[in-house]
Amino acid sequence: MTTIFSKIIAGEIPSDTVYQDDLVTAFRDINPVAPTHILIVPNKEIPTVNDISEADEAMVGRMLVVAGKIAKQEGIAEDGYRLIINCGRDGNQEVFHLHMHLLGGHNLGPIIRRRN
Ligand code: DGP
Repeated sequence: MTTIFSKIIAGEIPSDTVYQDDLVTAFRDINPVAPTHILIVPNKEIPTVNDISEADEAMVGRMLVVAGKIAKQEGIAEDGYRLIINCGRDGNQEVFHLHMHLLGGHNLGPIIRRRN
């Protein structure tokens, strides 16, 4: 269950951390796909959205509050940005420690490519 993200949160391996509090940590993605690409991660080890419970509501709310704060810090709040949480195999989740991608800094295009 423990992933590389727990080591980043604990400061055991280096990362470009932009925010940390008692519930969440945010750091720059190692493989950015946009000028701003930050991961907002609960400090608690929760593998996927499927594993979130009512007891985690404060943490889930904090993830969104922090996303807005970081967007302002990064100077992308006004132009806009995208928040993504991948879940499981079909969601293409690679790291099984819940995280929200904050993407922005240029126009991101449509979120889903239409196949017709
Ligand atoms: P996802 O597909 O939603 O599970 O995205 C996982 C993201 O995590 C992916 O964009 C790359 C990022 N990532 C993986 N390993 C590391 C790491 O060691 N450090 C950092 N900063 N990001 C990582």
